This record gives sequence, C-alpha cells and structure tokens, in this order.
Amino acid sequence: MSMLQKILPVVISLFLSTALPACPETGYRLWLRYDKISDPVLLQNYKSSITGYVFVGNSPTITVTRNELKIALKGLLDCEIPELASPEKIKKKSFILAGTPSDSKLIASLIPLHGLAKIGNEGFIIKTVRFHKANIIIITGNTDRGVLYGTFHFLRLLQTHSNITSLNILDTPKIKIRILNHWDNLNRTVERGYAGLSLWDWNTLPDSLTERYTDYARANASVGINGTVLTNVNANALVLTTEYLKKVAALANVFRPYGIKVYLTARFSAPVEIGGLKTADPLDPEVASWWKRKVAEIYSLIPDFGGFTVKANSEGQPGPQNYNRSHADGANMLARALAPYGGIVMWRAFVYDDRVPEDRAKQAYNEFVPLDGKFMNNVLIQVKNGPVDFQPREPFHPLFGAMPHTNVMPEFQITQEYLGASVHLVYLAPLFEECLKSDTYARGKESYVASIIDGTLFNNNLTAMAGVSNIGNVENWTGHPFGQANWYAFGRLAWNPYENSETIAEEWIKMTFSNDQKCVEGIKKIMMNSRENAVNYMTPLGLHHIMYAGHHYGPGPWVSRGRQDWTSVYYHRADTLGIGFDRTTSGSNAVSQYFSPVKEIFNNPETCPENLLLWFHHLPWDYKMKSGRTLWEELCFKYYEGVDAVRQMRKEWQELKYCVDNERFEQVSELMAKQERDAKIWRDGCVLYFQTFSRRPIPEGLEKPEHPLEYYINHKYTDIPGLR
Ligand code: GCV
Repeated sequence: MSMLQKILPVVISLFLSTALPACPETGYRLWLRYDKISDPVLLQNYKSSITGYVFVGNSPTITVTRNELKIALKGLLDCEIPELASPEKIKKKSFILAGTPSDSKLIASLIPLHGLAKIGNEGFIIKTVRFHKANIIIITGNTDRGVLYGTFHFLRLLQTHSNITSLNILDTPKIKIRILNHWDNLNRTVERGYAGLSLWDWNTLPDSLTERYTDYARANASVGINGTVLTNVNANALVLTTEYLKKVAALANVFRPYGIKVYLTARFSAPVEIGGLKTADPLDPEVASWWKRKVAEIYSLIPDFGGFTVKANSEGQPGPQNYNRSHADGANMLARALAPYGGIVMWRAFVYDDRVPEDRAKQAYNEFVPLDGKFMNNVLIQVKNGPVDFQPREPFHPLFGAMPHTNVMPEFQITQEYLGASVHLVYLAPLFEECLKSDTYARGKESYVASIIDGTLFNNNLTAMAGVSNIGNVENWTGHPFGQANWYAFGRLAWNPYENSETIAEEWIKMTFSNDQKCVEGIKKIMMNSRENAVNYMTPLGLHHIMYAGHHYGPGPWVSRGRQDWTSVYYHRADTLGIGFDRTTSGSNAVSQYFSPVKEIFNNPETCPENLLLWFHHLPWDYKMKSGRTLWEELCFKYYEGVDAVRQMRKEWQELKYCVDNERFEQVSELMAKQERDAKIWRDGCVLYFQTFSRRPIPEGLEKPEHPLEYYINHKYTDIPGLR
C-alpha cells in the first residue's frame, strides 16, 4: 500500500469532520450547555482534578443531581468520568464526593459542624479536602437540596473556567422563596408573554410529561429558583377544580426533585364560580370552610403545595373589598386555610382605585400601610419594584420599609412588557439592582430594599422575591436570546439580592456564549449599557407610562382617551409651560410616602436625581439642567442618545461575530435592526409630540425625524411577537 493510499482515508475523514456543519444552535440549552472546555490546558487541569465522582444518598433529588453532574462532566471534559464506589475504598487521587453528612460518615468527619450550622436548609459547602493522599472535592449541604445547589454551583465554576484547585466555598440563599410568576392562562395564551404559548400544555396533562418540564426545572434549580406560580394573577377559578389540580400535581411531581414547589393563583370569587356559594365574603363561615376544604384537597394531591398568589381588587379582579372587607380580611382567610400545611399567601399590593383619581403612584401605600401588622405570619405582601407599573425607570416603591410589622416581598417583571417585548435587547439586572440597592432610610441610613426583603432589617422569617416570567414554548424559551439572561439574573439576585449585575452578566455570558475574554467584555458592555439606552429612547428624565395603549410596545405620549390613569397625558402632564408630574409637597405629595431624607431629596428639583426629575416635578421647558442645557434640549439629547447607543450596540455586536455561533449571531443582528427601527420611532414620536408643547426647535446637529407626528400616532406594529 502506497503512502497516499494509507493516508487518504484519514485525510478524507478529517476533511469531512471539519467540513460537516455543527448542529444548528437553537438556544434551547440555555446556560446549561456543557460544551467541551475550550482551553486545552484548563481542560487537562480539570481532568486531573476530577477523575471520578461519588454520590451518597438515593433520594430523587440526589438522583437528578448525580445525573446532572454526569451529563455535564461528559460534555465539559469530553470524556466519561466514572462513578466510583464507596469513597473510603477509592484509590483515585482526585475525585468529587457529594451528599449530606447524614448520608456519609466521611463527609461528616471532614466538614466542620460550624460550617454546616451556617448554611441552613438550602445552602451548600464546596471544599477541597486532603484525605489519605487524595484530594476530594466535597459538595455538601444539610439537605439534598443543598447538594443540588452546590453541584450546580460547582458546574458553574467549570463553565466559567474558574480555578478549582483549592475550593472553600460556603453559600446560602438570603431569601427563602425565590419564585417565578407565570402570567399563563389556561388556554395557553400568556399575558404580556412574547415567547410563544404557555409551557403548560393543559390539554395533554397529566398524562403527557415532556422533557421540557424537566428542563424547565433544571434551569430554575441551577439558579436557585425554588417556586413557580403556574397561572396568571388575572386568575381563572377553573385551575382549582379537581380535574386541573391533577394536572398541577403531575407538574409538581416533575419539579419536586429539583426543589421547586408549585403555587397557584387563587381567584377570590372561586367559591361562587366553582363552589356554588352565593358569596365569596371572606368573613362568611361557609366561604372560609369552602377554602379549607379546597386547600385540603390540594394538599391531598400535592403534599408540598406552596400556596396562593392573589391579585384582588385590582384592575377588575374580585376581592374582599367587594364585600366591604379589607385586604387583611381576605389574605388572612386564605392564610388560615393554608397554615396547617405550611402554605403561604402572596397578596399583591398592585392596587389602584378605578374611581378616585388620587395619584395612582400613592394608592398602594395608602391602602396597605394602615393594615401593617394585621396580616398573619404566613402572608407576604407582594410589592412591585416601583409605585406605578414596571416602567423602564421608577423610584423604588414607598411600601418598602413602610410596613415593619408585615412580610413584604418584591415583584420584578422579567418579561419586557414596557421594555421592548422580546425584540429589544435589554438586560434587566441593573434595573432590579437599582431597586434592591435603594436606601429607604426606614431605619436610618443603609436601610436598603434588599435588607427589608431579606428579613434582616425587620427580623422577618418569611422572605420571598417574585419575577414575572418571560418564558414560553418557543425553542429558545425567551424569544430574544438575551432574554435568557434576565431569567438567569432574576434567579441569581433572588438567591443573593446584594449581588451585582455585572458579575451576573459575566457568568451568564461565559456559560451561554464564550469564555474568550474579549468576547465576554464585548457582550458585557452591550448588556450593561442596554437598560439605560432603553430608558433614554423611551422614557428619559423620569418620564413614565407614555407607551402605546393596550400592548405597550411603542410610544403613545398622545394617549388621552379612556380611564384617566391609563392615559399618558395623566402622567407626563406636558403643556406649553413645561412637563412632568408634580408629586412634591405642593403637588400630589407622593414624596411624603418616603422617609427623610429621601422625601426631601425627591422633593427638591435641585437634589432630585435627574433620571427621576419628571417623575416628581413639573418643570418649565427652560429649566436649567446640570449639563447647562434647558430641559427641552436635555430631553431631546437623551432621546437621541438612546438611539445613537442602539446604533453603537449594533456595531459592537458585529465585531463579536467571531465568537458567536451563526444562528444566534444572525438572530440577534436581526432583532437589533428592529430595535433600532423602533427606538427611532420612540424617539421621533415623543420628540415631535412634546415639541407641540415646548414650541422649541430640535437642537442643532440632531437629525430631523423622518416623518411628521401623524405618522407616529397612526403607526401600527405588525411584526412584534405576542402583541394582540
Ligand atoms: C396581569 C399591568 C399589566 C397587566 C397585568 C398587571 C398586573 O397592568 O399591563 O397585564 O396583569 O400589570 O400586574 O396585575
């Protein structure tokens, strides 16, 4: 055989293997990709540190955790890492030992008790320990759930190319209930959902349990999310019927090994709608006993059911006020039914009267503060991050800190109702972080929102954080590939509300795209600027609620018809003299709901942060801004800055082509083009509209809007997912 004959097959196969395209990237794997470690030196290093693994314990949680590690190691290290027998007999030099001290004497002997005492029920320890000439990486916790979270943390270290030579990590969640709120309807539409239909296929449940339910649970567990409210807060009582509860139970069975509890939304009028009662009055004994029986039925099917989320007397939803009862009467009646089983009630404070035109931003505080101390211990008041409604920027909600005798939890919106749906790239962690790190001064300086909701400021035992999900049944879960980062970041911040968004972005990028440093920096820059850019081209300087009526995607500062506090003119109050909502002591006095010195800071236009100026002040068009420009000029500049930044972001993305797979690169490129188009619509529509009041020219040097104002007023969106 000639040399050529010998090497030809090798050459052909080499050629084929390089010429064959890799599987198309769908984004389905989220941040749990487990692709081979790209750095060969690091790969070798990991391989010698992990020559095998042992799991002790045999609960369903340990089983899924072992499986996760097995799959992950195979992918990351590109070889089958053997599962080893009893650790005492192992001759290997370096291996992983995972389990609880109660299942392993070796772990109990190697992990100090004082460490375990610090980590509670869900925390974990990851520690490299020298034992009989071997290096053991111990992953442990007081419970199997701790081992699960520890294992995901360990995998994150590998995925982010971290040093694992001498580990000593102790981590525990700062918040007890870390929960997604799905606004999913039983017909599978998703309110404010932009990623396809609901994941919950009620028609095929309980019999058909697709892999996707498990993958949903894996993704959540990997970031520490431990609860899910399956149904919309605009609730349908049918989900509480036996037929649906069996379907819910089937999902709960899938999620349980991953430490995830299922919760439902309780429609307050359910006793009438599905129970045949004449009333849903919370003080009526028959109503209370109907709920007790219903709750007993739920627990007979789902023994670890989490509890209820309730939207009551808000935007037309029924509630205790229909019977002249208070929110506390309503919440406590449900809480009493749930208490024997350890269930909880998350009662939403998103309320505003549909008759009284009191500043809407004040109403939740007005209704709830008088009820402080009147809620049972298993009730949490669920408060949106800001006092109006998930706007691109709001001040923190004044209820944070104002109910020291009540459990208060925040609700963030992960789905981008007001931030460009699944079209605009907006990394939301900076928005969440801004709220969590706001100083309320409720107990003097350093009374951060984070310290209220983690229970440390007021000694609450029951703590929680909710995020309105952006997940649907599209292949990549969130529509926009970067929407995944918002799901991820919510979980990480719910685990630790003091974490910072940049660190979280970096982790996510490394796990989802690449560990190449230049690539990480490039993507991070885009992400970190993205929220401020969106604020600039949508609602700069504290403007708010000026969006398109109904679907909320585009601009609509001209919206003036219908219920006053659903219009835009109610919020921006532009006239020939100036613009902004006067919430000072001489206006609606919403500032009085904040503690000193926050209220004084907000009350004075000189000290009020400029990015909230028009939230709190109505100011003349010629008001002098810190930049030296007039308010009108500054407003224009901000709008233009926003669009310019999107253009810049598009350029930066193009430079990252080398490190992003083709599919996601193209998809994001296309979305960014739409984002620029629609950011421009925001800018031009708003500038032209406000110009009708300011009667001033658009400053020199700024490009002229492409169309007249009428065009923007009549514009219809035809290619945005989820808009109805
Ligand atoms: C689920 C906003 C949204 C509604 C949502 C409501 C709420 O008003 O537009 O779709 O309803 O908030 O949070 O209850």
